[in-house]
Amino acid sequence: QECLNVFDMSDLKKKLHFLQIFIDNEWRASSRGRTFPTFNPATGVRICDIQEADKEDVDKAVEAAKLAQQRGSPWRRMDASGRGRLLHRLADLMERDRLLLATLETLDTGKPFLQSFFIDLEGSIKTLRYYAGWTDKIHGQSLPVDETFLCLTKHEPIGVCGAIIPWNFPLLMFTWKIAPALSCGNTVVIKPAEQTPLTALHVGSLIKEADFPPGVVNIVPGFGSTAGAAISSHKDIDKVAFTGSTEVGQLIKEAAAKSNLKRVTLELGGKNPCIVFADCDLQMAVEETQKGAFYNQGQCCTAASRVFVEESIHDEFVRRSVENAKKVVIGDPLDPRTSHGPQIDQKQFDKVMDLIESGKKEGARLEYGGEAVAEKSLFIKPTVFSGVKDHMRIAKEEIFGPVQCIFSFKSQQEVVDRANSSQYGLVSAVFTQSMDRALSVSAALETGTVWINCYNALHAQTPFGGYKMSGNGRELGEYALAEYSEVKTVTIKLRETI
Ligand code: TXE
Repeated sequence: QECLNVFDMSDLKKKLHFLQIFIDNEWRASSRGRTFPTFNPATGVRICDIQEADKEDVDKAVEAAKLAQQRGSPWRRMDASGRGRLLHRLADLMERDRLLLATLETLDTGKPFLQSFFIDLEGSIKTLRYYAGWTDKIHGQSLPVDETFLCLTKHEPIGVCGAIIPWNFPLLMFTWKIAPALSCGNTVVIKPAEQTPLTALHVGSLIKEADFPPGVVNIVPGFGSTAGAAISSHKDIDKVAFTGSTEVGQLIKEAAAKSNLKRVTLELGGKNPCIVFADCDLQMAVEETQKGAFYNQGQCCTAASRVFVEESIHDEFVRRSVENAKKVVIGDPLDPRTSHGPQIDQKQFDKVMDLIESGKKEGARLEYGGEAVAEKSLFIKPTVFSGVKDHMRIAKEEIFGPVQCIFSFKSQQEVVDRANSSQYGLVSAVFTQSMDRALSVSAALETGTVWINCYNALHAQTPFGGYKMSGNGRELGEYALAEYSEVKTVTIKLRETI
């Protein structure tokens, strides 16, 4: 019932207080006096207008972030455990506002409410708590060097960290970026995607309420070619973390190189192979691979977009996949029964429909779906193609929509080669009852993550990132701390030895 009250739009409008640029723990208007609208993709209705950050606003945010991390500042002088307490407090406040945040996330993205509530919010809160625990456990080493020296390493913050995030998991990507950065003692300037600024801005208010010193986190809602480009080319930003398309990842790395060689971590696209062997638990493999393909309307860098099925079980796998796809409940994302919402916007909708058409034209067999739910809506029916061949566009390009592509294979060697023949290398999955086979195939797969008999099993404790053009660096886990710290070597000449 409480959910339903929050869902009442008139009530919700009253809760939308945070629509400005967040710098130095203050809400600011756009320097250029501009705003941009954010829409509910399920209805096309404009939710509200947001103050638009541009280069001047990014400059102000960077100035605040730079001051906040200077030697002697409250943030730099704070005990490491104090940073942990602040991160826990932020997690507490997100738990308090969980219902509102999940509702805002669903309104802004169109993702089903229960997924926002149980997956995005859960993952965000756990990420904050995980890195809260690390703050006072980040330490260097003492090293045995030749001759009479004492040699130590210290892990220090990098400085001002820029972050540019996408619209598919707005809150989760926000916490994946800020939590390890703050845990290591950095300050942050973060740009949410233009399609989905609402939850990031609400969390801005919680950052202030939690009592983070001013300037530690600054939020600049705006567009990629303006605010985003200002971050990646800024001379006073020491590191940039990006999640988004491979094309923009390349631009960001170039801008970073040309400006000040800032450190860069990138989490980009994927064309993720699942290998389903004949000895697997068939029903489980059908359900997991399809969950992987359709989750978040297929708008996941981890989408299970190439499902290779051993020839002997192929037909049965396809039959069951179609049956399973029929169970997807398309509807109002705010209705807790809904499991499938709209694509984020017209541009993404058109891209997905174009790829579906290309699949039909290039001769893949359309088993289910393959069309929009209704005219003038952004909902696309879950789609299953079989008979997909490696040369087709749907086999090579990131679709980012609810499209499952099923291929057939004959031998282990063949399927591993085909799985690896992609510019991407983000995640993969293997379904088999044989652990020997699972482990040898996982060793041969060129991806940053391999899931065995499961899919989308992401945890704050485990590193996530890609091989090849899926990105650079790792997020989450202890590994992410290395992406947010500099290592300082301190060498002391000892005058006396015993
Ligand atoms: O991504 P963009 P788009 C893939 C997916 C999707 C395609 C295009 O295949 O269909 O990318 O989506 C900011 N300098 N992924 O156009 O443009 C932008 O404002 C600096 C995969 O939405 O990469 C937003 O904040 N920043 C992906 C962010 O980059 C720039 C998630 C992502 O937008 C910029 C999203 C610039 N020149 C899309 N141009 C994943 N890995 O999960 C844009 N941005």
